Amino acid sequence: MKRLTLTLGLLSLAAVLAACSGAPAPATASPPAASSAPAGEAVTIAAKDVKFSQSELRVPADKAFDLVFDNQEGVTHNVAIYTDSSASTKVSVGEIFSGPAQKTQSVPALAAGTYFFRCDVHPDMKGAIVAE
Ligand SMILES: [Cu+2]
Repeated sequence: MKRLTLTLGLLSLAAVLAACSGAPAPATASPPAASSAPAGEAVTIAAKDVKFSQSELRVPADKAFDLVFDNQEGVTHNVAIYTDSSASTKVSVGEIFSGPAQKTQSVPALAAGTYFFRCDVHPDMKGAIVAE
């Protein structure tokens, strides 16, 4: 009787071990594919009717990117990025130009956080850039 109990005990232990080893491995943090992507990811924003096409841009944190500004009208605009809405600390200020034309500005890597952008010619044209 004692021997049978021992055998059953071992069998159940073996079953538990088998179940464990058969379980999917815990999700290990594999690097996201994006981290191996080449730099130079582009974000596009347009201007028309003295408005930007978006009031929020999302960009990858800690990675330089190209900002393509598509000025669709014959009015001068630019895209100027500042650390916050006081517009006192510049991050990347694009050239002011009249459209229709497109220009690309290289924006340095941004630490995760929320930044402010506007058109320096028309400060009411503004929005947020979220680096995440
Ligand atoms: Cu403008």
